[in-house]
Amino acid sequence: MKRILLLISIALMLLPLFSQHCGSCTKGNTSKPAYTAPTDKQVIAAPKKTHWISTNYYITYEWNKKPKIGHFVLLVRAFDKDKKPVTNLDFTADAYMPSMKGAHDTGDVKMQLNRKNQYAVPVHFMMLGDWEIHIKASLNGKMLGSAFIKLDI
Ligand SMILES: [Cu+2]
Repeated sequence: MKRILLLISIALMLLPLFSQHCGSCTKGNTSKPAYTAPTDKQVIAAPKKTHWISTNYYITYEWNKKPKIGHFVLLVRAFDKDKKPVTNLDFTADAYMPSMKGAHDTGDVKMQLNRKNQYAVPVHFMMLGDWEIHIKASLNGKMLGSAFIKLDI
């Protein structure tokens, strides 16, 4: 009886290892974080398109160059209701591959305001495929809203 219980508990411990199917992931990566796809409303339609992050602020984005494999810079501009540029917000960007969540997520990286009033962050695309950037905006330490950029490189 004791032996059966032991076998069952070993089987239960091993079960999660077999439920992880990720052909191209790093071997031994069993801690894949949960991924929830953003809704269409949360995704910024295209570069230079207006996207409201809260009732009072909207953003636009562009890349320094058309992204492919390599290092690129994501640039975000923020505006208020009167279409005036604002520079008192804080932005972070988290870049990851939705199909390989946890494999090369950058985590929330603070975007730096440059002289052109753009919030900038370097992004390294090391693999072809679908990528997502989750941008989070805050004001005086309080979360305002977030948006997603989707791209296929
Ligand atoms: Cu990947």
